[in-house]
Amino acid sequence: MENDGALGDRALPPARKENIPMTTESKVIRVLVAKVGLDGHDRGVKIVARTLRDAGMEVIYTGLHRTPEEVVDAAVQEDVDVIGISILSGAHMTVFPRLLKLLDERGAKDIMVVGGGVIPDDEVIQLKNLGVKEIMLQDTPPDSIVAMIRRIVVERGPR
Ligand code: B12
Repeated sequence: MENDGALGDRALPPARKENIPMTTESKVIRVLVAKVGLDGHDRGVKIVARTLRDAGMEVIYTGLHRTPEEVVDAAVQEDVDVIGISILSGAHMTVFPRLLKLLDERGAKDIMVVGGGVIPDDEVIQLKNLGVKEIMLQDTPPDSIVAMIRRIVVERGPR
């Protein structure tokens, strides 16, 4: 048998047959998508959540006005692979460092943090240096977001 599991080829999810990594170790990728603080811009986050769900991932959307603590609590409880923050308020230099610190304190640094929205280019570089895995800004094609999440989960490997 050519595939790597005990199951026959028909049992594999479609993406796996095409050799596109949808899962790690047969586990569906889990993503918590969140809005933090007073930011009420929710068009982008809804597109991201729907796109990832349609791509076969398990997506939890927190809704608006969460605190970093609430996001990290939910991410740990839900055992997600990735936290995706959509932020257009300008508070990104406060929110992302706080999330990374809380994940560290909870011993949950294997949960990766990505972001998108409105963030100046120089601050994208600073945030990546702090540990934000990827940031994708306005006009990013939804397929690129799916591909990025799959790539970082595969690169991280099994937990
Ligand atoms: C529509 C809009 C609104 C709508 C929001 C409606 C809604 N329910 O979302 C309304 C009119 C309510 C509004 C209000 C305000 N707005 Co407004 N708004 C915009 C506008 C014009 C478009 C935003 C949008 O919907 N884009 C379409 C979506 C699909 O794109 P997106 O969110 O960027 O998402 C894409 C990517 O960023 C990425 N992405 C997004 N999230 C994530 C997450 C992850 C994990 C990943 C990987 C990728 C990703 O993928 C998406 C697809 O490509 C922007 C200008 C702009 N160019 O962005 C200003 C803008 C965001 N608003 C702005 C401001 C100032 C305000 C107000 C404060 C204005 C005021 N004084 O009242 C209020 C704040 C309201 C609030 N409570 O937060 C500023 C923010 C400035 C800043 N950050 O420094 C902007 C940038 C306008 C400007 N140039 O000044 N706004």
